[in-house]
Amino acid sequence: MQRIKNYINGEFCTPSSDKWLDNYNPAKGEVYSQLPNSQKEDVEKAVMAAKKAFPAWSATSLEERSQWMHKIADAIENKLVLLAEAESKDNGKPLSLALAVDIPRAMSNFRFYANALTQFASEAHESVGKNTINFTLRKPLGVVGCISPWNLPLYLFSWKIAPALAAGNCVVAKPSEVTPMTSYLLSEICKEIDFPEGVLNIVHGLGANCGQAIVEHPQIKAISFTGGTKTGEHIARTAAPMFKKLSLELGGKNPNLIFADCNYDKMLKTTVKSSFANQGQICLCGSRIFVEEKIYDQFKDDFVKAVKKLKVGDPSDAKSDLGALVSKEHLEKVQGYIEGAKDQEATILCGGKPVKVDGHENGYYLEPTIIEVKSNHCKLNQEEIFGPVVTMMPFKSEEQALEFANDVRYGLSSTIWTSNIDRAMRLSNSIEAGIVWVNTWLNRDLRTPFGGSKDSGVGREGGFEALKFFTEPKNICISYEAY
Ligand code: TXE
Repeated sequence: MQRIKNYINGEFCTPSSDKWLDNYNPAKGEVYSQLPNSQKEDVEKAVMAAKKAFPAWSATSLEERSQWMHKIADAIENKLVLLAEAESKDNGKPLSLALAVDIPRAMSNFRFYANALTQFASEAHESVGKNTINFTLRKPLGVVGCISPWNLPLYLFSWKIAPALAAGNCVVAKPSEVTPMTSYLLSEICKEIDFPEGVLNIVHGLGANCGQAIVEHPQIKAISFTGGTKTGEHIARTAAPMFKKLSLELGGKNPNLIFADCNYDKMLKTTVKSSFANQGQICLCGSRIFVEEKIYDQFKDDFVKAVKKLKVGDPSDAKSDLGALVSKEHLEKVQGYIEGAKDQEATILCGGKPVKVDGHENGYYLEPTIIEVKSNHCKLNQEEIFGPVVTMMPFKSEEQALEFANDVRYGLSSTIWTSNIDRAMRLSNSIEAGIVWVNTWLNRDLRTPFGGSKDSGVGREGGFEALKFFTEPKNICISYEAY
């Protein structure tokens, strides 16, 4: 059986404890590889390698650093099929999705920051009358930690690593223990292109020891984390006494507000996607659907009909719209929410049951599920389920739609469907969320800030925001003698 290795100081290494974890293919429910169960000692080795590499890496010219980033992007592009197959096997997502979104996006993350780093300028402020000039340099932080989740493995891993490296930092990164394969393949890419040793170190293992060791390490100056809100809270508490910089992208319970005056066909098609893409395991999925009363019944009929047509199946089959959920534990967690629907006076409109896929009988498949709820205060509407489950209920007025949207602890993203530009602007301004989409969903421009408010986290990724996060501003003030 294949054993994935850590990548430290440009070398592949086994974990110091020689302990290994099983890695599952969720589509089949079987172990197909193993990964290191890394401990503090392995993280220590990675941090030391990164620290040693930092002076040279941070001193590379922008052109040279940019070329390295392009080389990684080129290699990802050349290995599109290999990486997409690995992602689909590791995560259970449809291969078609990994081919069209996950891997191309990982490539563009490197490509984008290869270019962005050459445009990231210092600021200068002349204080007229005082004869001083201030300029603000952006210095890399040193060694930074990147911890990523399992839902979009290489996509989110590269979303952190690319800006961290572009800004001149050396990185100790840990992918999710549930989906380590594509980050391992990325370390193979680094080896193949002779990427400078120690600049990127990838350590595999569990959150509680390997991840924790990264967060606790005093030499790691910043942590960029994407994952659950509970883990984010724990990381914030651990890192606070060391005054580490934190970027935390946590959960979401995103409202999808549908008004009667919207472009109905476009809305319906997009809502099916925004509810169930990647088996609903995207923090940006619109998991709470609120529909204006006068079109509620029509929407309910049409939405249920459209969702019943979705095919759950083998992720490698191009006809599958949904693949498997990421793990048995996660499937059980999601099923727990569905079972709880009865106690919340909620009605399952479609789905709700596990699916047996021919030849993959032990895989973790679940029907796309729509639940009609009576109140926005029920557990189904307040907790992040993170699976192929959406809730829906009607609203009477714009005010009520806004109240429903904001009455939740999360504030990641939101979607508004309306042709009324005034309403779109009013709601966009008032919705408590880091991202608002109007008449579209998951339309991302890499230059824009990405992240949430409330319990969805702190900080922003993307564009120059990420380069700002991974650098320390240093202001220099010069006084000069005037004529
Ligand atoms: O995430 P965790 P889990 C949500 C979703 C899901 C829930 C739990 O609701 O059901 O979170 O998922 C590492 N110190 N999201 O348990 O544990 C861990 O090893 C340092 C939303 O899988 O937060 C992994 O690499 N690191 C989300 C990463 O944190 C630690 C995407 C995420 O794992 C750690 C995924 C620790 N103490 C889940 N404990 C989104 N925002 O997109 C764990 N980790």
